[in-house]
Amino acid sequence: MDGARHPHRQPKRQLDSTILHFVSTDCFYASVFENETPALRSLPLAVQQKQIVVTCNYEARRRGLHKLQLIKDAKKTCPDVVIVLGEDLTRFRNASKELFNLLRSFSWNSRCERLGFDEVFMDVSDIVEHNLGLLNAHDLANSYFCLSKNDPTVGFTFDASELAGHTYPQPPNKELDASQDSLSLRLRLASHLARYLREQLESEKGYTCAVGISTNKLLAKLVGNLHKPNDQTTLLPPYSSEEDLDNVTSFMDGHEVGKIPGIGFKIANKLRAHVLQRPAEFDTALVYGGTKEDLLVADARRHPGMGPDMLEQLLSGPGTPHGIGPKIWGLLNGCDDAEVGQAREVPKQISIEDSYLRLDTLGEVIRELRMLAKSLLARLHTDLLDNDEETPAPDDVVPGPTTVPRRWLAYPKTIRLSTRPRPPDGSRNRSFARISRSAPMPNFVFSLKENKDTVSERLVTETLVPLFHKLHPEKSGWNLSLMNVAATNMADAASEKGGVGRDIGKMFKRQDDVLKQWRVEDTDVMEVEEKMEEVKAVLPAIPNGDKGGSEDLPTLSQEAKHSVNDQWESEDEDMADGDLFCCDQCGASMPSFAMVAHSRWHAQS
Ligand code: DGT
Ligand code: MG
Repeated sequence: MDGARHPHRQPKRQLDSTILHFVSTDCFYASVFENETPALRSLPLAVQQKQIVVTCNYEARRRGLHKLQLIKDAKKTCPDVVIVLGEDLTRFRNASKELFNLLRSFSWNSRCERLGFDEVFMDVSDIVEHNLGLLNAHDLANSYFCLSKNDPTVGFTFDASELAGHTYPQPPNKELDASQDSLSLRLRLASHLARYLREQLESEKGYTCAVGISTNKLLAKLVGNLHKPNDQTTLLPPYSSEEDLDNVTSFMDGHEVGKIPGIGFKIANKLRAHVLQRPAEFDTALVYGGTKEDLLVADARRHPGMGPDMLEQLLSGPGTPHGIGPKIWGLLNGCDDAEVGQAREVPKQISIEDSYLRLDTLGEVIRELRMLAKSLLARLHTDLLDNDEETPAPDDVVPGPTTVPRRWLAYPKTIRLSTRPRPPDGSRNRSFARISRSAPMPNFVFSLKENKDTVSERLVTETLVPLFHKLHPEKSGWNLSLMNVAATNMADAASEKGGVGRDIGKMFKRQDDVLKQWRVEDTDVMEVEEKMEEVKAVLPAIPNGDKGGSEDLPTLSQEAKHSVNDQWESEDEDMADGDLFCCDQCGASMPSFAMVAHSRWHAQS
């Protein structure tokens, strides 16, 4: 290797794991509606949130529609488009859970992680390793893939002499395809597992998706994008070489730096400015805030002096994590040591919010709090109650036609109210500062005997209104653009002392005692959260009319949500600070993908 040209060798690539990434269910929101109403499949279908097409089906895409288009433009392009309202995320959340649960049911190590609503990573190293041991090298064509650790008869037959689906590079190099080294065989096995799981998702749930197969999350996610929709791609070995002739390097080299998960908007811009020696020119006409000044990974990687140290110098600063240089250098080289997270039974927090054009009287606030409380309670019931109604009654319960009471899988110990006040000057500039107050979650919230409406009314009068007065002690003079009610500080019922989650009867007897222990101090601190906002926060706020609060909308799954601080976050978690883009006209900051809609808003107003 030429030391001057390549001052830094490739970082060592970890090749022990086999990762599947179920990239982005195809047209996810639209597919949910199509599954509910199959007649929609053959029609051009668009899903509307606020004034935007958040997604559309492939029939609509064939007719020229695309994601994140204004509704009025979509109607112009395709007058017979069928538009369905997607503001209420409940159906998407439920579908997402069903898909995830199906995939998780195939996992042996529970390393199965959701990203957003429609992406799932699975670390299938153990299943693949087990099946590698079962292969008969002399008769690969008649192989059997075992899906159960305990029952060797559960599985499917397959031809292990061939790889399933597409490959990178394509067309497959026959010699490589026939190779029998461990990595090639593991990836080939994983490709058959991926095909089987895709078939299961389609036959059991009616959803198609694209899958990427490789050795880490970064590569699996990126390679799965190559053949969409309804297909799969495996990144073929070799994965390392002295002269950068391996497939990982050539695959990564062809990407624009901003498209690499983990390289956020700001970092991509710094790289572009450094390598191209001039600031990037933005073209806001491009969706996702694209730039004309594309910088390929290859050019960044080969730039004189480029390496972990120079990246550390270039990128480190206040707010960046330590070791950012080696981290980004790793990503440019296709290295990512992030593990696939363990599947969680329950979300870390549940929050409901809504945005307002004008909210400035106590009467309106109470009306909105009622709707938010109702939605929050419904979500707590859906997400935190065991839905296994069939659970047999414990012995000490009188037998009879009674149904077994549902049980809480987890208890949020804290309730938090956040608001986003408008600047007092009444300007249209949007402030992204939220203020919040927390209090202990009252015990009555967990009562299953009381009527839900009574519980939510109590929550409003006894908890939320007092919290609101603490946040806004003045009787009037405020004007809010957003309110958010969150159940946080989740305590897992099953892991509580005494294993309350295991024994329903005992748990209910103990419920009050258990809950008593969870008195938390009101932190009584005014937190200012500068959270990354999602699209709806930067779109023209629309009066909400008489509807329940909408929940936090997920961000784009592909681009905007990956920055160094915000890697592989799942949608149930707090949105981490992301890379924000600043509007020249009004100074509002927002994720890059929202810029197009935002500038249209300026143009219209
Ligand atoms: P695909 O993967 O290209 O076939 O299409 P989708 O619709 O699955 O798009 P994807 O995977 O980027 O996002 C999954 C869902 O998330 C999508 O159906 C609608 C929603 N979504 C995507 N981008 C945005 C956004 O910018 N704002 C909002 N509110 N929702 C979004
Ligand atoms: Mg998708």
